[in-house]
Amino acid sequence: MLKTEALTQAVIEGDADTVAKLAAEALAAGLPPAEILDRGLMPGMDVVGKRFGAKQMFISEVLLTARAMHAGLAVLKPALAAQEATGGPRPVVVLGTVRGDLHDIGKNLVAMMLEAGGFQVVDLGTNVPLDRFTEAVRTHRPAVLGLSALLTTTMREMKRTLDGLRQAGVMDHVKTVVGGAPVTEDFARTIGADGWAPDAPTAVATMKRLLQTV
Ligand code: B1M
Repeated sequence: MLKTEALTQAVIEGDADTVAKLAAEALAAGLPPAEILDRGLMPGMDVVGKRFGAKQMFISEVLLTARAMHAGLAVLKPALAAQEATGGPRPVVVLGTVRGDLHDIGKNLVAMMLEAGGFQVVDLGTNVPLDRFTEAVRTHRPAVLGLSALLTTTMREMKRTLDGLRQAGVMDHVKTVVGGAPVTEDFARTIGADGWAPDAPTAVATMKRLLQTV
């Protein structure tokens, strides 16, 4: 079995130790981190998503797969960071999953790729209420605010968050980018976000484009 297939299987089984070990072995064998992500880790989460949606997996099992995914991402992080752009001040991104939403795997991946892409990330975590976003924007004065949501119900919280931040008068020089599985480009436009991205690499490219650093 190819290492990436074994990695996929270990994610599905929620076996964090094996995921970390196989990811490290794949790196040592010279596989690029992006390929380990795309061919090893992500297909595992795709299978988990389908099984979870079809009620063939319990939440407790999905939590194990999330832990396994995080273990794999932790192994890849230094390799991705090694590709980090050097020189010049790094634009700050304040990032978080909106209130009511506990999903963080995709948001963490976005954070990792932003750091690898030369951004400084202030990650507020999950279930972030408006007042924490407001305080973080006031304190860190980011170039970009990134919001993530994985539930159709919490997508609405993105609008509430952006509206609240604008009303607080802290968004004058801050670009906004939103993403997460149910979030579409149309939805992003209707809530007045400056950008939308379907995945982590596009999130980096979108923020760079918005800041005209490329
Ligand atoms: Co949840 N969950 N979950 N869950 N979960 C989904 C999202 C779901 C689609 C599963 C399903 O039914 N098929 C479904 C949502 C249905 C809907 O809203 N229409 C669902 C549900 C219903 C729920 C609960 C309500 C279940 C329940 O309690 N009955 C509950 C809600 C909890 C809450 O948040 N309040 C719940 C709980 C959980 C766990 C805690 C068990 C766990 C999360 C653990 C964790 O994150 N630490 C979990 C998981 C793991 C999933 C699935 C299986 C996988 C999500 C994931 O990590 N994908 C998911 C099914 C699925 O998505 N297929 C599901 C991998 C990740 C790399 O992709 O997050 O999409 P993703 O991120 C991508 C892009 O979306 C994008 O880039 C990332 C990387 O490429 N992106 C951005 C993300 N954020 C971005 C921000 C950007 C730009 C791009 O700019 C700032």
